[in-house]
Amino acid sequence: MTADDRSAEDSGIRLWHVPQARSFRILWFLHETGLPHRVERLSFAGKALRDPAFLAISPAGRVPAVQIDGATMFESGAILEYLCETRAPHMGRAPGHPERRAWLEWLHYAETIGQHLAQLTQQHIVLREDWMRSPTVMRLEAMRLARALDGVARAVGGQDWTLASGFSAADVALGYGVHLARRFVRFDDSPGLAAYHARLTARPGFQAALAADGAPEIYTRDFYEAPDDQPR
Ligand SMILES: N[C@@H](CCC(=O)N[C@@H](CS)C(=O)NCC(=O)O)C(=O)O
Repeated sequence: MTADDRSAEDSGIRLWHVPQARSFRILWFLHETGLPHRVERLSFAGKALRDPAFLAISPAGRVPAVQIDGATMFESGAILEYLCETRAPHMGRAPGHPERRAWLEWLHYAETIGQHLAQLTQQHIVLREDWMRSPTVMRLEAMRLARALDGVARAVGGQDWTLASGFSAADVALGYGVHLARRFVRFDDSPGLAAYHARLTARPGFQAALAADGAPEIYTRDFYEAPDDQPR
């Protein structure tokens, strides 16, 4: 039992997590804010996410899920909002804040990026046989991901973070996707995005979460290239 685990018994935050999955957003947030927590490690390899006990916590059998304040929650965006409201107001932008709307937009834009990452993960990794995959879908999704990332690069612009007022949970939500996107999209033509990524990953909270993530079990290659569409 670690020091974090011990203090988690008081704070009550328990995170169900699979290495490299969207639950990394919550893991990063918890390290970023220093909130005590306990991590329940799951794997996509077995049937743990389809166990009725876990489905009672997360209806689609997805991570993240958390136990907090005597109840359970699913959906990373909802969990981040709740954590900001109840424990880390500096990471949120409360109602009435001039950047409230922008904060909500970028916090949830993370799932616009997430849907392309999920498609690319399915095409390159989950579908194991070549005949199951579509090079057209792989290229289309990589292109759509690149366009969605352009939107992030424009929002950051000359700032350090998405919002002018500073780092927030929106950067954590987006940052997970930006970090993962480098496995499918090259950042060579987007120095602003590359610099944003470098700032995100240099944060001690990100580094601590990376160290706590667990052995990679989804992404093993640095880059997943879309194959040629020509008949072989
Ligand atoms: N919108 C949800 C998506 C959660 C999600 O799809 N998580 C993936 C991992 S990145 C998962 O648990 N997949 C397991 C499955 O599809 O069976 C969130 O942001 O929490």
